[in-house]
Amino acid sequence: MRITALAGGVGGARFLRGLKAHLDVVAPESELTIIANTGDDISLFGLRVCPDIDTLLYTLGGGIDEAQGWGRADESTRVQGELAAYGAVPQWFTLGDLDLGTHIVRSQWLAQGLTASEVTGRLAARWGLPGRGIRLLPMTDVPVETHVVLDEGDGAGEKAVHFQEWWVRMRAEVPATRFVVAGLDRAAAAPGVLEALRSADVVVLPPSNPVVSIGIILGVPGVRDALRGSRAPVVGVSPLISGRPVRGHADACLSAIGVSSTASAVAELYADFLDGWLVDPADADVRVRGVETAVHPEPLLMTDVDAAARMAKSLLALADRVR
Ligand code: GDP
Ligand code: FO1
Ligand code: CA
Repeated sequence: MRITALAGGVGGARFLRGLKAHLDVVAPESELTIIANTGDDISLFGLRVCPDIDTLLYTLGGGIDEAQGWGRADESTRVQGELAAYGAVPQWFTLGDLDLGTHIVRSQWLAQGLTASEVTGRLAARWGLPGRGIRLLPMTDVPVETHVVLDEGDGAGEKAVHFQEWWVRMRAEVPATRFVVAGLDRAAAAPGVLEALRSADVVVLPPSNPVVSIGIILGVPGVRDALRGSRAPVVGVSPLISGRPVRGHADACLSAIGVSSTASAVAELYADFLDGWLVDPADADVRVRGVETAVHPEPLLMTDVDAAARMAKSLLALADRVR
């Protein structure tokens, strides 16, 4: 079975780790292709940082800080301490020492002329992904960055900041009016991305942020059309339960684009290509025209790998039903 997933960072990675655990038991020969959001990427201190790709690498490769959901386990911040001593900024973004190894080698390979896809392939090899039937692709090889247009309410006009500054430094507390990804409408999908969508047996949308993770990938030319034209069922997991994100600030992102924070409103965003939608028991009343909904028999929470694997099992059963 060929499964293709679109994914952001923490929610996507935790779900796909569970999906992989489930597949290892029921369909060990299956191939999982992950199309990762790169809109969160940022250059800091001359280094290219790709948070969603790194979260996927570390989670699927066994190096993630479990409690935090991003960054490396057993991490330290000695280098950042030195940067602070020099007065180097920004200091609001944590750069762990082990994590810096990834940023340094990625930046070196990019400077040598490798594409983002090639670099991601090398990083994935180190984390053992190809050997386990997992292919990790950036959504595009073109460097794109999500920016957030702010409404600071001071009458000073529009101001935009990098997504990470809004998310991490401002904790998404300053209202956003829109998200802008310069160049995305001209950025070609990375090699293999559209083919992976067209040739999949199932396309899955993990519980990733619908606006700044999945929404950004859907903005890559050709991706949305490939999903609309897909012969495979497209099924997704709600990232919202009872009108609230499980973690992060998806509610602030949805409100910026004028969409309410409910499991049904998120499914509506995907309604032109979505076949099935998995929701929490608390959202059992969700109805979306043209989309088959299924209620997971327990809370839709990835409390551990087994819980995520059970969510994946429910999702694949739903895919079979709508096929
Ligand atoms: P990010 O890039 O690190 O923000 O991660 P993603 O975009 O992949 O996923 C973020 C989304 O995952 C958030 O909107 C959360 O509500 C959702 N999420 C995280 N953990 C869970 C969970 O256990 N269950 C469900 N249903 N959603 C979750
Ligand atoms: N999230 C934070 O809240 N604070 C940080 O300092 C931070 C650093 C960081 C470094 C590397 C990395 O891969 C992820 C990091 N994250 C941090 C997570 C990241 O900002 C966001 O969760 C996602 O980009 C939002 O989708
Ligand atoms: Ca992200």
